[in-house]
Amino acid sequence: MERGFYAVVVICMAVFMSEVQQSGQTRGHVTGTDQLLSSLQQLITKSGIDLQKKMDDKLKQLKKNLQDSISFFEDKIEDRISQLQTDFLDRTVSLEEKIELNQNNRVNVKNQTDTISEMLTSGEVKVTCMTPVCHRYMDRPRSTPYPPYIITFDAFLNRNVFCDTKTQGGGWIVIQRRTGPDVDFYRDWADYKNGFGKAPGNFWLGNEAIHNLTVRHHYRLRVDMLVKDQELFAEYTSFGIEDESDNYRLRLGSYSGTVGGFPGFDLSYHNNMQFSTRDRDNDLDPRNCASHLHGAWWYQYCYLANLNGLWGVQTRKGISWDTGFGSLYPTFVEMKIRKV
Ligand SMILES: [Ca+2]
Repeated sequence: MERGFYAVVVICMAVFMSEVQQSGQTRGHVTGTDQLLSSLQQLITKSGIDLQKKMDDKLKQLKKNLQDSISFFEDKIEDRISQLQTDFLDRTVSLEEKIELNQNNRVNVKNQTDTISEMLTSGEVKVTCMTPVCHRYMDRPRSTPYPPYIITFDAFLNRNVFCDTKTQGGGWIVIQRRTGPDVDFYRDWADYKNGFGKAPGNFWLGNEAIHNLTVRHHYRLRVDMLVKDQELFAEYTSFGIEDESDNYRLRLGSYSGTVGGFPGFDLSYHNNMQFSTRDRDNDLDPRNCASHLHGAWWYQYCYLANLNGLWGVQTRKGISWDTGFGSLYPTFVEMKIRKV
């Protein structure tokens, strides 16, 4: 339409120019020219109005389309926000329920643990057949091997124990460990009864705990030692100690091992002896062997083994093991027991 309008304008302009060129030729032509200009002006005015109207219509349509689109997306966004709020509320409620359930479970487990602990402590319930926890850590083929030592809670003893998982098949409960001078082993009866020191450092598990273990299951004993960088061991087919009323008397089976020496010159010498400390002389010697040898042991007259002796001293008071051919002075000792 605009193209047609411009064509008419061009034609009119051509006619107008032609009329102007011929002006002056005759005065009669002046009137015709005025009429033509008037027609042209009317035509231009009308076409301008039509064009304005069309542009207005187009703009209105565009505005309407834009508003429709905005309304459409506003609705979509509101729907999505509403859905997200609903989902969020649902998930929050679900999470709160799970948290509450978890808290209730924790409270229940704690209550039950406290109850069991109180019953064990008060003696109301005695666990008589519980397998020691270290017994689980035997050196069986596993995708992830156990570390050589594990510190874990033993429910029967109600305390942590130090398990040796590697030595000759593992499953050992370490009852004594000497690795350095930082723990004093020259202690009294109560300390040896209840235990002292802490794994993985130097410690004595405690005569009461050792008795409680060995009175319920059959155990064997192994003593690992390091003497001048040489690893030695002594093993006994059975091991146990009596209760406190019998001063934790030692019961020991047959020896085997690599310590060597004169037959009978090992821990066997202490078999059936009572335990002595510096404040409890239960040995057979006229002297107080524990004071004399700066230790605590199942002394007789007085010793062939003194593994709770003084650290770092190569005398009778030191950590020592007499083979009958001389004394060994270990720089590392571990006494450990395993359920048979
Ligand atoms: Ca004595």
